[in-house]
Amino acid sequence: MIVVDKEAPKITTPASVTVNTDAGVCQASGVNIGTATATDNCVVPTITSDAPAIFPKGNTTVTWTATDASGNYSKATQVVIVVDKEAPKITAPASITVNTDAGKCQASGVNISRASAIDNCDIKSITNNAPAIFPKGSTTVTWTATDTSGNSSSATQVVTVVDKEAPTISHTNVVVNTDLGKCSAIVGFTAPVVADNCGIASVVCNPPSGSEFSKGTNTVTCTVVDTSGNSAKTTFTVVVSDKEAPKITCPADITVEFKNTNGVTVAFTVLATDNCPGVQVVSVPASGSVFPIGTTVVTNTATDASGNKTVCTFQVTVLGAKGTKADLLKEMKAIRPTVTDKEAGKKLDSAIEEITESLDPSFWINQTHLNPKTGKDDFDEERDAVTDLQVLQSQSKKHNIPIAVIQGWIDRIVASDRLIATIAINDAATVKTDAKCVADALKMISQGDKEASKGNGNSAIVLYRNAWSAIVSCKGDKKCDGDKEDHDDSHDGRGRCDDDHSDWYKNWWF
Ligand SMILES: [Ca+2]
Ligand SMILES: [Ca+2]
Ligand SMILES: [Ca+2]
Ligand SMILES: [Ca+2]
Repeated sequence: MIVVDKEAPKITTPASVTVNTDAGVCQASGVNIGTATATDNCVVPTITSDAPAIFPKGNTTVTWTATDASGNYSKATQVVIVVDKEAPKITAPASITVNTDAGKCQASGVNISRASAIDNCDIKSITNNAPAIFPKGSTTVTWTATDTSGNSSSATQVVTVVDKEAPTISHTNVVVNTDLGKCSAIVGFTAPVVADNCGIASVVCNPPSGSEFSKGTNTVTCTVVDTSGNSAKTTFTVVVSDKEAPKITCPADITVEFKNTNGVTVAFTVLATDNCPGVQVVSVPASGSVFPIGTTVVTNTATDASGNKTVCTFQVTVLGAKGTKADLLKEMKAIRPTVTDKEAGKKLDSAIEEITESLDPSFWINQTHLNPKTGKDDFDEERDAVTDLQVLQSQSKKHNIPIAVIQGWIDRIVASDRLIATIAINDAATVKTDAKCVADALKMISQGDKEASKGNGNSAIVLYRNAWSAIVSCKGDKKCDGDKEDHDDSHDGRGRCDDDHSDWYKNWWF
């Protein structure tokens, strides 16, 4: 009998095995998966498996087979799981530096490039957390690579945004007037207008607002610095104008006696001050000019360096013969009480009386002209006064009036009479009175001058009187033209033709 074994073995597989991929590859080798066991009713069965030498990532089903001697077999399976726990290797792009966008304190559209990554298996994604817009400063961008098994790794990149945009600054020019009484001004000006894409750190002006600016054009420089150290400058002008007029002080009105027919040289001082240097005074007529007999208004203009003007006026009165005599009469009267000697007092009284009489208004037309009809008497009063004064000089032991003072009176009386005669001659010459009359009168003046220089004042006066009388009574030999008649309506002793009426004589009564 043949016994046939038809009973298959019983097989038991090892438990499932889970292993990691080998380093750097997406598979596992040398995996210890264990060994299946089997029993059989006859002999020990043979056990085999289809396990590969290298397991790929993922699940691999290994089939074990147990075979007995009769060819009966059983199969069973085991799962070998290969997992990838190896993280990718990532390299972030190089750190970069970019400028802010124009007018903004940030940068957009920045090209940050791209990270690179490798994995033992496969990279699923490379991501970053970069913002769309980078603010000024440093931003760390984190790049992350993730493999197909969910392992990930990160690397960082720094994106730096710098502000290289300079700030802007402007200021308008300033125009002010000088402070009262000063050639400068304390000027407070507004802050400059500044702007920056990021922020302003400081604004400084030199000189600063509130400084003292001198007259003229001053330049102020202002500097703005932004929070990144970029700077800009602007300049503007502070123009300080002097509109303050100068101050001028005129002297009091001046009254002086004549020196000659032209008048007398008069000097004076006009004071001017100004808030600024350079004030100048112009007087018309100027100090040191010869002022004519009569009253002249002196107009004084102070002009400062900026053209501001202030005017003051005063009068210069140059006394002619009449005023000069009135002056010395006052002096004589004032000194009279000092003379106690009877005889000397009598002489001075006499001179005072004669001068007083000589000033009788009926003699005078004005400061330099005597009434042609009565003027001769005036000269005679003067002559007598001079004679008395000369005696007074000889009585020097009887009074204390200095001889020079008395001589001064004499000289002024003589000069006054000479003036009257000379002006009468000048007037006559102007209206073309007969030349012979003029020449004769001038000759007498010259003779009078000789007497005066010898100290004979009274003789000089007589000659001046004669010269004056001759010229005012000159009939001349001038013939009137055509039907113009020879008139002497004024009874001044001077013949003239009709068309002469308004000439020199009339002017006397002006
Ligand atoms: Ca069997
Ligand atoms: Ca991996
Ligand atoms: Ca800036
Ligand atoms: Ca001024």
